[in-house]
Amino acid sequence: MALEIARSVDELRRLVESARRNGLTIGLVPTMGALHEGHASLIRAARGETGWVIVSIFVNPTQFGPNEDYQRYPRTWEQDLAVCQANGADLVFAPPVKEVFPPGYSTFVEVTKLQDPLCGGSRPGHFRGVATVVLKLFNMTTPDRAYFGQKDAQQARIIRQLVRDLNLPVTIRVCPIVREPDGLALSSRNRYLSPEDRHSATVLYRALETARRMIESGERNAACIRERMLAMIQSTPRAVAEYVDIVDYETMQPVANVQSGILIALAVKFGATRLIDNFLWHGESTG
Ligand code: PAJ
Repeated sequence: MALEIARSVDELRRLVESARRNGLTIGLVPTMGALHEGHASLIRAARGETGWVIVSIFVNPTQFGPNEDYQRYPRTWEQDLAVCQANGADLVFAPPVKEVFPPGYSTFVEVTKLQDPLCGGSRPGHFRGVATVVLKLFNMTTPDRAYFGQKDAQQARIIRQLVRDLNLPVTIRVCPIVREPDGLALSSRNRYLSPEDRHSATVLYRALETARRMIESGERNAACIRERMLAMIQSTPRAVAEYVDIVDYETMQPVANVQSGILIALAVKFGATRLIDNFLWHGESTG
């Protein structure tokens, strides 16, 4: 089937209605474009579980801070369409900004508490923008299932809470982090890195692997693990740690001792480029 493209909510709704009339379940993969293998893995997951797959491509201005990279965020439309096509999407929904946030727009949704720590600390208002646009995308596309990446662990946690709190009739799927062979998590922002910084950027994964090994060999003191990770970052050229945190994945609050269900998450800057990564510790049984 040919890939369809909708630019307006009206067009989108017509196409969604016709898919529903054909008895198809609807899968949604929300993205900001600049698609890579991480996004592709979500599209394939949706393809495998739902009858009609929508990929939204929308660089959401409300989730960028005033000094962030909204203007220079990569926009790679032709390549994005090829990724959608190759991975079995049925529809690309790519609205202009004024279709989603027309002049006079004034409603926002906030997932309190969960939005404040980690990335919320350095990006105030970021998760308010994310939660608002995701809720709008859900209302526009009415998906049965929506697909997110564990790469953005706090975002995934916040979306689950949004769905629970507002009784949204959608099942959230969270898919594993897709990495480069050297461990760097795929990100649309990796293309900003100079060759030297690209080399140094493996420190995020190396620090997480060090944490994993420490935990596996019995270390339970979160402060010790954190210090070791920070030291690795400090000794890497041009790497500046924004945060390294060990939190309860349910509450997003720091823990003193490692227990099952904790998230180890970090954000590291290389010049203006900010990278994030994380791992979820489920406890001894799953390793
Ligand atoms: P974006 O950064 O384009 O990411 C879209 C989805 O792809 C997110 O759910 C993200 O977690 C997932 N993803 C990104 N890199 C990944 C990787 N290496 N492995 C697995 N999944 C990965 O996240 C956003 O856009 C926006 O905040 C959005 C949810 C679209 C709202 O604007």
